[in-house]
Amino acid sequence: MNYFLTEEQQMIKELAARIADEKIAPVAIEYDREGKFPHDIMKHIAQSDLCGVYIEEKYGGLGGGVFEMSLVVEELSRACGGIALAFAGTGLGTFPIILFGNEEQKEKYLPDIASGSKMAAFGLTEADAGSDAAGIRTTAVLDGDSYVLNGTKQWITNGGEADIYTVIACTNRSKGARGFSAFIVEKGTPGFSFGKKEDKMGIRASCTRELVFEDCRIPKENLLSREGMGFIVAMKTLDRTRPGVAAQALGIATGAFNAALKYSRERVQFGQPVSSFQAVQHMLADMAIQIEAARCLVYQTCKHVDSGAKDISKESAMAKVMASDTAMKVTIDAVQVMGGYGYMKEYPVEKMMRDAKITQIYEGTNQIQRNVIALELIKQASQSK
Ligand code: COS
Repeated sequence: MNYFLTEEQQMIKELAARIADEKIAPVAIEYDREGKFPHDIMKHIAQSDLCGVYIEEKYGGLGGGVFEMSLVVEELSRACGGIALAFAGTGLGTFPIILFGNEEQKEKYLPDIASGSKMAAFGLTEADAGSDAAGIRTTAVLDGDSYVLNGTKQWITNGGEADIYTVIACTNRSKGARGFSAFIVEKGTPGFSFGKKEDKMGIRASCTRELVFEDCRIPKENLLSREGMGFIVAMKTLDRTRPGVAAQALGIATGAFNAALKYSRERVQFGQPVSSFQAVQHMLADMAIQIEAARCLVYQTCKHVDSGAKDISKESAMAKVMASDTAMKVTIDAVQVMGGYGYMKEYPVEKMMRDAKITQIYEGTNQIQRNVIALELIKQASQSK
């Protein structure tokens, strides 16, 4: 399918594809087994000038948007969804600054992220605040020229590895979702430490840790936007990064499909390649249909988001649901096509199946996405009456 990418988008996709094929695919199984964080791969991504694809040129980026970010994520995820997450998680941590940072904050933080010399992370989730994002307990209290943060963020992608953290905390509990604020916290700030590295089912090359704030004092200039805007910062960020999760899912599904197709042509049973059996052919056809349908929705959603359209929550949620459910289905079927070999750890698809699962869970479970979609549909219907 021709998606009519611009010359620059095509170049970005090809550069990311080259890194995926040459640098990531050969080490993906090892990094998964050892839970090794991909610092070296991030260096290749930086050298290819891809770290800043979604950052404005005046801050050292390539001036693209969610689409360019997603193209990179998709290609990297084709080889390893976990390794790709070092890049995608940085995008998640950076979007609050892109969307809500003032000029000084953008000048201070974005160039280092664009060059790849620093990584970012996003701190919203807590032990008792997952789907219910408004349930966060971490507090930020203004004291003179500083905010003092206390609390613990859980399951933070790039936790401990990132240098720059965008963190949502409560500044006025009585105001509910309107009582949250967003802050930039730098690694190394006294009172800011990390929990142990989590042992995960999939995306094992990615690093997931708690962020612990104990009387952590940050300059009041690190407030993003203004007090009370934290929930909106989080929601508007997720509206722009959920297509990135969709792209990750799309990449994982594509990687699994490619492996299954290749295997089916090589594996001989009953005297012929298993690809000659209609039972396998239909599975391959269904996988390809689902992937292409997901790609159409993901790419179009990215374009819609980048167009500056106001209402993007429903579309972002749809792309995430569609692509992540596709990734789960396709990776399960890829294991099935490859049979016993698919189940073995020396072949890539069992890992892809484990990696796919998280895309139905993080940045809002697919059940929460369906809530977002349904509420928006009902709102639109009542407005058009
Ligand atoms: N853009 C802008 N504003 C938004 C918004 C969006 N996408 N979503 C909600 N808001 C606003 C609402 O308009 C509302 O504003 P008012 O107070 O002015 O009315 C406010 O934010 C609160 O919204 P709402 O009442 O819908 O909040 P809920 O507590 O019911 O939560 C969901 C809404 C479930 C959608 C939210 O909690 C969510 O996205 N949960 C999943 C969180 C998540 O993705 N976690 C993963 C962590 S990051 S890896």
